[in-house]
Amino acid sequence: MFSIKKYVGLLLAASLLAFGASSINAADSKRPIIIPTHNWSSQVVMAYVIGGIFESIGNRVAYTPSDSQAVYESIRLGDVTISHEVWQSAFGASFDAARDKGGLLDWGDHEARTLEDMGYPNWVVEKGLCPGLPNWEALKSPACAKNFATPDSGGKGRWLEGPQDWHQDLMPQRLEALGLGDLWTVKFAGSADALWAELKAAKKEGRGTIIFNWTPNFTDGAGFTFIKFPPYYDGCRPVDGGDGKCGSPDGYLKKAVNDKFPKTHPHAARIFKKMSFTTSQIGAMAALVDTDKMTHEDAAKKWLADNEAVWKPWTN
Ligand code: TMO
Repeated sequence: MFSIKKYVGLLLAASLLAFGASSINAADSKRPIIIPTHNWSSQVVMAYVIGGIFESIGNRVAYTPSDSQAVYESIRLGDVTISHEVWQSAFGASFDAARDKGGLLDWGDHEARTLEDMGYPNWVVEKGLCPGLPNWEALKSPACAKNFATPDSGGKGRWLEGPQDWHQDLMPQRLEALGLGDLWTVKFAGSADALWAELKAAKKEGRGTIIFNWTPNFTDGAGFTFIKFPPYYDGCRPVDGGDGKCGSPDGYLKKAVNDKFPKTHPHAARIFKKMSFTTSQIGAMAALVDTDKMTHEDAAKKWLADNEAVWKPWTN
């Protein structure tokens, strides 16, 4: 005899099968993928590049200006979907903390390696303003330090650090730890643009300048040298319990995602997993804005148009 129970059971099994099959081929959700923007050029251009790639497969994206440390907690909680430039030196600790709490996945590294440290335009050494650079011990010379004084530096040589949200007190601590505090002081720039303006101003005035900078950047290959500090090792920084007598790491450039992203947007998540940019590609994204003075959006459009051979294969 036909049993209702059996019939319901069959129906359930059939719908489960159908659901299982459809979830394998599931289309990406129409809800927007939330991409953060921060305060340095390559990151913002790359945000629009990635957004453009997601849109090319029919997805929706939204951009949200975010604090570059707090963003990992936002991703963990699902308020932001991805991060495409996790720089080890500046953000490794915030990334690790969010990953360890759960909700944020390590989505792999770009091909590019990174360095974020203090340095100088090469003409500073060519002019003889600090013999012995790039070795940091050259900074122990009072004759060197005085060539880097500015009206706000109290007679000391000045290091112009980036905005304080990138490294907090890392550089003031390093300067003290290396015994340079009597000769040098750290000031914070309000923006990345203020660092590039300082390069121009110092050159015009013929005075020494030491600024925070990074690679990949538009300054790659443009005559900028990073100071060689004592090598980095895990735990050397005061925030990690160390004595602070170390430079920055030869770092990763990582990607991160909210752990639901591969389920809500499986195709976009697959693309983002494959995505990997090189040093020259990232330097070019920054140069379109900082050298060529394009808007971030226009720079991204140009980059996508010029580099289809790079990104189209990721979308398969
Ligand atoms: C995070 N940054 C590239 C500014 O060093």
